[in-house]
Amino acid sequence: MNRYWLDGVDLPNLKQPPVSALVDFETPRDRVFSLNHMGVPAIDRHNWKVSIKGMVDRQITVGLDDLRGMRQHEVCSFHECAGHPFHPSVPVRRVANVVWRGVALRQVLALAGVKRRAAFMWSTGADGGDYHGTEIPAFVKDLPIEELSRDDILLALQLNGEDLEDMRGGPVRLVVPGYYGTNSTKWLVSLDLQAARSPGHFTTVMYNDRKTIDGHEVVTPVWRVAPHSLIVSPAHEAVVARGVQTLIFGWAWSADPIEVVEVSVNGGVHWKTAQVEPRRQHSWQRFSFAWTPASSGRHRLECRAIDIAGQGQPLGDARNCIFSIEVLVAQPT
Ligand SMILES: Nc1nc2c(c(=O)[nH]1)N[C@H]1C(S)=C(S)[C@@H](COP(=O)(O)O)O[C@H]1N2
Ligand SMILES: [Mo]
Repeated sequence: MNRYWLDGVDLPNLKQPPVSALVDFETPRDRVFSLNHMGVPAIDRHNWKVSIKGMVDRQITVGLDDLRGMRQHEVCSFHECAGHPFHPSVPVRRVANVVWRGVALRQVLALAGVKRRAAFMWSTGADGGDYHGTEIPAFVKDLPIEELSRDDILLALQLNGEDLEDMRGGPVRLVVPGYYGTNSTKWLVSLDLQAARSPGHFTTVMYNDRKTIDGHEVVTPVWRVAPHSLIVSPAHEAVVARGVQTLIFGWAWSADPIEVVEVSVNGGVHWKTAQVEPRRQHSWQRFSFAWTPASSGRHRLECRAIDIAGQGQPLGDARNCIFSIEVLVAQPT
């Protein structure tokens, strides 16, 4: 599609640029990764409707014109894929930072009136079909009711100032800033208020992290994004000059704001504090660290972020484990 997609991940249902292409605070649309589990469904943009049903006072449907006529909100947010649901602890570093525009979910739900016994909202997309041998009637995700009073969850119509393309989930998708991308249902056709979690494949079998703590299995839905960071520059395998100042920079993000980013230039032996910019709404945060390499040879650069609650990044075996690259320090020419 264009030269930014990484070799091997320019597939019909997965596009991803290399980390070194993520130089901008606002990721240009042609460098925003994209992922569909079951392909892009046939879309009738002109007659699109979203129904709001289940535990509501009034079941309603809203069309595109209704949504366009309502107050539009903009939310700047990072957008991160949780990774392949069969391999949840493999980091894929599929992330972008974009501006979504659309109608506040809260406002749409208020039109229907959510009943007090509703505990989850199921969101359904127009896509379905075969997913690795399982027949999926429709893509369904769910959110806990406590989140729904936020004013930054959107029924989004635009990304970076342009109407959502077919591949992006247009004409209307859910966007849940701070939650993994999988929760932001594309080609949104219904919102269903219910008392329990959705029984669908992508909310039960897939996208639940399981850990054993004191002999008990603890299941955490893949909802809130854990702290994560990556180095954009220098790129992996770049050559930098000895004795010359090099700016190491990258992005850090989490459901909560990031407070500290640390950088190591010797493979995690010593860590130094980087400068971190404040977050805007749910954006990622730029960090930078000025490094003057004193010795030649291969150097392993790493970064790790800590959020305001003190949560950091694990060393390995996690989707948000510490990012590391290698650069070659050479004699200046
Ligand atoms: N209807 C529907 N919504 C979906 C998906 C999907 O397969 N179908 N994939 C999810 C996943 S796993 C991610 S990471 C994001 C990707 O959004 P993007 O392609 O706009 O980057 O959409 C989410 N919403
Ligand atoms: Mo994803």
